[in-house]
Amino acid sequence: MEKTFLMVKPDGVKRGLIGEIISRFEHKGYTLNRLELLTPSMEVAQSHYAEHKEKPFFGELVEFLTSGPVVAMEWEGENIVAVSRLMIGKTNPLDAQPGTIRGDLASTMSQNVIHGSDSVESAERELSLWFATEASHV
Ligand code: 3AN
Repeated sequence: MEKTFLMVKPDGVKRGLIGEIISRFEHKGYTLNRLELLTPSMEVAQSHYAEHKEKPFFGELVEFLTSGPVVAMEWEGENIVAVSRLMIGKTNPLDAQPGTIRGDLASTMSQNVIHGSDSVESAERELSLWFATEASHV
């Protein structure tokens, strides 16, 4: 069964949206395998967003991700990578449709409450980055 990495970002945790976000994936029928509340280190944040390291907003992005606790999660289900991206909605608030998580709960590009892996390969990379030690999480 396909797995993905989903994360409630610091703004989502601060705004009290953990339950709302988890509910949407539970109601969809997906299974939550792992969950950890943690404040990411600089190293993990930089590695997570490595594909954006040349972008002008990289510093701001890493600073934001390390600014407080996040909820790191592994979810499982049929075609979950693609379907969870649909449920999350687009990055730009102008494009995020009502009914999606960002369309309903986020209004800015940089603080948009949730991250979801954009491909099966990204999901594998991100799950091993965030849940590095298998034995410590089971
Ligand atoms: P997504 O999270 O929708 O996959 P990416 O991977 O393109 O989006 O970007 C990662 C994160 O970087 C976004 N969630 C957003 O917080 C931030 N970001 C993307 N583009 C911009 C931008 N032009 N200005 C500021 N932050 C941005």
